[in-house]
Amino acid sequence: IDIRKQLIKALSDADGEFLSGQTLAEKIGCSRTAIWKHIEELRKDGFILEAVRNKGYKIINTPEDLTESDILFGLETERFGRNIHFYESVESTQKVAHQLAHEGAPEGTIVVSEEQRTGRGRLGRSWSSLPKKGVWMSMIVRPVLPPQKAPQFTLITAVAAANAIGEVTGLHPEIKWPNDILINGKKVVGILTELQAEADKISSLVIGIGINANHDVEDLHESIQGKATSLYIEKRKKISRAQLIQTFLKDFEKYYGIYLDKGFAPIKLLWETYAISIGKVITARTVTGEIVGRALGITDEGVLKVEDEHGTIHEVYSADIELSD
Ligand code: BTX
Repeated sequence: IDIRKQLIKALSDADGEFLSGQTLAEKIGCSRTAIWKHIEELRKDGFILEAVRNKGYKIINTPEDLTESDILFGLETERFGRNIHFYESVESTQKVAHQLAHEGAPEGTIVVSEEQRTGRGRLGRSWSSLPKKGVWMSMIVRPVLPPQKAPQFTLITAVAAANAIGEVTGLHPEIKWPNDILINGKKVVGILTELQAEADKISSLVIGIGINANHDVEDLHESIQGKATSLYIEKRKKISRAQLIQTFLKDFEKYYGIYLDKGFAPIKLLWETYAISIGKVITARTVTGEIVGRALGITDEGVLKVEDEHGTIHEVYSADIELSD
């Protein structure tokens, strides 16, 4: 028998009532020691369980659920994530965040939703955002900078996300320029940086990040099966989305601070440690056409340099990249 599964079910079915170790043991047909051992295991895996003497156990939260207080409790940042707009379902957190930014929401404001009905990617593409499976979040950032700097924020975000995933799961994510994070060659994160600008300065950036966290293989939409993955699929362990968000926000705040102090160069170095496309032959599909060549690296501005077969070096500002070798 799968004690763990039955234990989770019994505790979840209890509807907020305490269940004693004895009751649980009888229900499942195992020893009280086994119950106790499995309770400890669940705690390690991010379940929050309350234990009261003579009453027993009650489940407070499973790692499958996410609430605003889960995000706040234990958050180590100063500004990012301090102002949270939390939803069960929205069309797109980007849309909500743009509205908030327009109304003057402060830097560090985040919008998180358990589900997005019309999550969006770049260039009018869609982003699949199943309920409770992932991190679907947008943040408002207000750097005092010219609009041309906006693309660098996609790279800062990618570094923070790759780092946070490594910290939380021990997995080794890789970044595909500009906005994909892959594990074992499959997309696990998408980043969308959108800009509200006045003439020559950014008034706000709305940075959207989607992280596939607890999807099982069958949860991935058929159109992305084979191309996409989740942290759970790769790690075979449920991920605490609250911990993932907290770690990401802490990392983002740190790298953003470094960027404001010292410019893009230190971020570029970090970015390169995660980059997979560099040195490889790629096809870059831009709005104006295709460039095939070797990816040389990124400039200090975050622009991709590609050398074609004639030795001409192209600077690519925005494209979809396909690796050919
Ligand atoms: P993108 O245009 O680079 O990638 C979109 C493409 O990725 C889709 O066309 C599809 O092939 C594939 N795809 C769609 N959904 C998924 C998924 N869940 N996992 C892996 N691959 C997928 C990437 O755009 C930017 C995505 C940003 C998503 C965040 S979520 C919070 C915020 N709100 C919102 O509406 N978008 C952002």
